[in-house]
Amino acid sequence: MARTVAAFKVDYFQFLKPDGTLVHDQQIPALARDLKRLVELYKLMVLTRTFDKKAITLQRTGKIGTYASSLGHEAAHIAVGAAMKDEDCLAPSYREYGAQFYRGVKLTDVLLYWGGDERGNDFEIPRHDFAWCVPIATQCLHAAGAAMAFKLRKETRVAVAIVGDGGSSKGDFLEAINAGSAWKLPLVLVIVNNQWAISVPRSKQNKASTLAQKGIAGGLPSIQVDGNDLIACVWAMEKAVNAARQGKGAFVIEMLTYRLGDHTTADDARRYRPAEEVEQAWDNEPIKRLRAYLINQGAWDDQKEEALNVECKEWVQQAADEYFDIIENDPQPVTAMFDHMFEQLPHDLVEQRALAERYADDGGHH
Ligand SMILES: Cc1ncc(C[n+]2csc(CCOP(=O)(O)OP(=O)(O)O)c2C)c(N)n1
Repeated sequence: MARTVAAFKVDYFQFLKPDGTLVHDQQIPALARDLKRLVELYKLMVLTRTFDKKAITLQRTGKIGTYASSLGHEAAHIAVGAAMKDEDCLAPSYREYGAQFYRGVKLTDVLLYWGGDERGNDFEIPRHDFAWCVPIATQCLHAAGAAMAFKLRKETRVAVAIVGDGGSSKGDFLEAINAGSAWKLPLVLVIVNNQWAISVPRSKQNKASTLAQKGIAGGLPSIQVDGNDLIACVWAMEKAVNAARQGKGAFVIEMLTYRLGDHTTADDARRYRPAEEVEQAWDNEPIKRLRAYLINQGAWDDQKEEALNVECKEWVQQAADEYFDIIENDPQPVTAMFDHMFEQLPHDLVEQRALAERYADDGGHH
């Protein structure tokens, strides 16, 4: 008879149910009683969603080039930001604005980036976070590299990468797990599993029953949480970040959520996704859920909601106005696309840069 040499399980955590009530069969994290903090996090979730709506409008009216919506991911993203310290390092992909806003990235920066202006990548705060990363999953290795540096320098800092369900199929993600495991790095890998990688559903991505178990295969503690439950997401992130900071090594968290919008403004998800699936996903969305909990706890009401909506619209409009002002009155030169990658430009790019400059100088005629 065969001897079992390895067995594993993946624990799933949910504390706040879709109807906004707490589960009964789990010890509830202290955050559930910290209504002041929950209200602050709720406000950021609403701001992020208000920003998202505006950004799509700006794209539709030709004011920015394209845009990747974060609709439905607010709990997962904001939890990542909320659990990190300023000195930690975030390596996002391209839609995790909630995490970035929490860490100090300006709304205007996001608009500049999607407007094709390189200055959007150059955050004043947080200076040591990575910019957006569109090549899928490569940010996992950037984070592993940062974590390696923190370890070598004996700094108590943690690097966090966020990757999608599709990205978790990439070698880069698996290599980051391996590096985190072999070198016991202060690294947290967060899979935001929103069920779709553009038009590829989770069921076609991979036959494993969870994506978290990829971390276990690599020797890392790995859990799955309800990614629409802010309390579960913050709790899991704090657990992982604290362990990494204490020298216990890397951690993988799979947050289960749903991409309620199109992949980007260049996509039309109605062509490949049944409307009923999206409709059902709205029942689980994170903002409604937290609002219901806060109202039940007497920490929120309609009046506060109305005031918050007005405030968020004003902040977002201010950011849009600032963006318009920059692109109209201080546009970047065409050569800017060469100026943010290398300390010293390789010679072939020096030539291309000169060509671009000449092209712009003669009005684009040659
Ligand atoms: C290396 C690489 N291959 C392919 C693409 C094209 N691409 C852009 S987004 C995307 C799907 C990513 O899905 P997922 O990782 O689940 O993240 P989500 O967009 O759903 O947040 C792909 C294949 C890319 N950007 N980079």
